[in-house]
Amino acid sequence: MENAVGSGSATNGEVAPPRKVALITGITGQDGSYLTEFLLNKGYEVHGLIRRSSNFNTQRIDHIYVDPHNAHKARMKLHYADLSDASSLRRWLDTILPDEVYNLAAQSHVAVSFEIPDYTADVVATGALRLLEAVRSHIADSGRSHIRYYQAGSSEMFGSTPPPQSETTPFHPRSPYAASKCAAHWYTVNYREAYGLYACNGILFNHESPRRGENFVTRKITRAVGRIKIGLQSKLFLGNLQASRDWGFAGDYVEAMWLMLQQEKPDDYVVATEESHTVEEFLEVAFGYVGLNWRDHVVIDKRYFRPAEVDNLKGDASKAKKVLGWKPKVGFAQLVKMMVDQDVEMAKKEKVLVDAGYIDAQQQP
Ligand code: NDP
Ligand code: GDR
Repeated sequence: MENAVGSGSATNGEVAPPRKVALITGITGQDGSYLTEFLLNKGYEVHGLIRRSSNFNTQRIDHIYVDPHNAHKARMKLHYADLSDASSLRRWLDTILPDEVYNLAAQSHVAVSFEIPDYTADVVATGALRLLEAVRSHIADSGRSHIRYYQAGSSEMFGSTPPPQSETTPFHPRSPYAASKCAAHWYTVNYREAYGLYACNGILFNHESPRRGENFVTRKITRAVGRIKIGLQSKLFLGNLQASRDWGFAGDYVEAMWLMLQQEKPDDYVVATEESHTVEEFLEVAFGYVGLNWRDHVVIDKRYFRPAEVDNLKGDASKAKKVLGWKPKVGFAQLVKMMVDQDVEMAKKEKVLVDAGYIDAQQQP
């Protein structure tokens, strides 16, 4: 478990280096949960900022949470903060004293960003600026200049620029979300150039997993496949099936985030599988895997079309491969199967509860 950065305790008479401390915003999200597991396995102490919610929002990390009342050795700790609240960001930096800061928090749904553009810009763009400024002023006041910062950038920034997209490809964002990510990208570059901050942009292409939010298209499809297979639903309503995405596995991508912060110099990197598939191809593989034909179930609903679409994303990750030594381990078909397998199991459990009258067979998200 505690191999890479030391546990902070003495072994065979030598003093081990102090444990590294990471601060993660967006720890309750898909990537936050995988990154936390990854860093805990490397021996880090992980602090996550969570926002207040009227419902519990920690499902993705409940399996690694240790109640601090019961275990003084808990290495993952959660604190209330929000990217819209600059004072909370600075306070936790001063309290936690992190070595690495991963800014993963975002209103991350592209279609929703057209509905709440103002809020999306505030969290995604200005939120990143607030955190960068908190890090800068924390360093200025404390002298802790070794802090390293990771910004979660997105292939959506390329928008309508044709593939393959690399670090030198111009951005042409097609949504309030993507434009906000572009601003966050340039804030990060600016803090690197202006203040010498060790700050990196990871330009990550779509990455999915069984923990993916249920209203992103991959998970929406695999949830429906599970529920249709088990008899809980018959139709799946979708929008544009012709969009192409470069889909990888989230568990692979968090390693690239960490690798970026372990280099001698900060830089920006594209992270992608370099393989692209349409939504229709995803449907073929997901339904086909359980012996169903997607054409018998999918209904096109205009509600799910976007005011402006991103048609074709396919990354060129040669820089990450060369400099970071990173490469994806999970391929497209394996990813789809992993997600369908989980969602069939989830649907079976749901069916037991529906049959017992505990819950209604809910509609899709
Ligand atoms: P998720 O939507 O799963 O998670 C987003 C996280 O941000 C959640 O923890 C959420 O909290 C938190 N959050 C939202 N708003 C705020 C706020 N105002 N203050 C503090 N926290 C907030 O995203 P992913 O894990 O998939 O993605 C992680 C990051 O990477 C995001 O920035 C995303 O835009 C970016 N990205 C993702 C890609 C992907 O394919 N997954 C590709 C490229 C970039 P809560 O749980 O309470 O909602
Ligand atoms: P994306 O992911 O917009 O690429 O952003 P999403 O899964 O939402 O859409 C992918 C493509 O599928 C089409 N689509 C639908 N999408 C959704 N959500 N629901 C539908 O019913 C549907 N039908 C068709 C979309 O039009 C689109 O073309 C994700 C997010 O994780 C971002 O935060 C991240 O930055 C990018 O990936 C890289």
